[in-house]
Amino acid sequence: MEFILYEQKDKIAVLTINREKALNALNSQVLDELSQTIDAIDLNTVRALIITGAGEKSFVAGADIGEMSSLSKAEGEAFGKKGNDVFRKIETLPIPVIAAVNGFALGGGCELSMSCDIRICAESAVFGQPEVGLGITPGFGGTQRLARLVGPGMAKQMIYTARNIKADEAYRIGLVNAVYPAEELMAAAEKLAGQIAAQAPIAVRNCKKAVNDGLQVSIDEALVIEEKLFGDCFETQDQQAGMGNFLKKKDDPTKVKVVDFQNC
Ligand code: DAK
Repeated sequence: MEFILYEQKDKIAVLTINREKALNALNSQVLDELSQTIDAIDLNTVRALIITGAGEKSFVAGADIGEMSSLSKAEGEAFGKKGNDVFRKIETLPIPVIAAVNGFALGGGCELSMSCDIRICAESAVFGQPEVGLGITPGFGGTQRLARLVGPGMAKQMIYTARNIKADEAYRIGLVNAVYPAEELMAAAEKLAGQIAAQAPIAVRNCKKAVNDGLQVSIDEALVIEEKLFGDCFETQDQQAGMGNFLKKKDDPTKVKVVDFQNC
């Protein structure tokens, strides 16, 4: 891989978009390598994934404008599909994905962060959908995911004006969950990933699926989805271990409190 770094640390993995000279802009090769890296994640051992950008300046400064500038209509559609497919792959990855946004998250970079389950960012982060200033619409799900995350009014204002926002505003409108000094961002991301990785993994996966799938349908249908995924947990050993541990603790508070969930 030329543009993707991937490191697994116990139950957590960190994927870094590594094209620092171009502020980690997404060209076709980056998108292909991103897709291949996601496909190769060992879902039996990795319980949470962190995505970040190389360097101190940028998460991802968007799709590669140089590559896009000469695309024909058909090539533009193919490029859009490549991006959409990999972002959807991230969104539907069974394990939770945290975007650690360490700088510019513009256009496709903002869209990449929004395909993750959770966004946290550095104080230096800048978010925006500048596409209309380039004569295009957001093409990697920006119109859809931004509106779902921050509401249609705020999303439309950001998209129509192409205005970038800083970390504090991104936090205020709910685009990110937390803001950290830059040097603390990765430690915070790993701590959060560790908290997730310590829970029962099949239950966590089912929660992700319940939230994602439930948001696509009516509340009645969504509750049926939740019931099914809730029921599925009762076929797992982790459910027995988790509840057994609680009951044991009630009997004897000195009994072990941390459950080593086995992902089965
Ligand atoms: N693409 C290619 N190269 C980029 C880039 C980008 N998006 N952003 C930065 N770079 C490169 C610069 O060209 C420069 O390269 P060299 O000149 O050194 O070779 C290097 O990164 C450093 O950038 P700057 O010199 O510009 O650095 P500054 O600190 O002065 O400015 C900046 C940083 C982030 C404010 C600025 O670089 C900037 O405005 N970049 C562009 C941001 C942007 O507009 N991003 C949105 C791109 S549009 C679609 C699907 C998806 C999309 C479109 C269509 N279909 C469905 C077909 C997505 C579109 C987008 O993401």
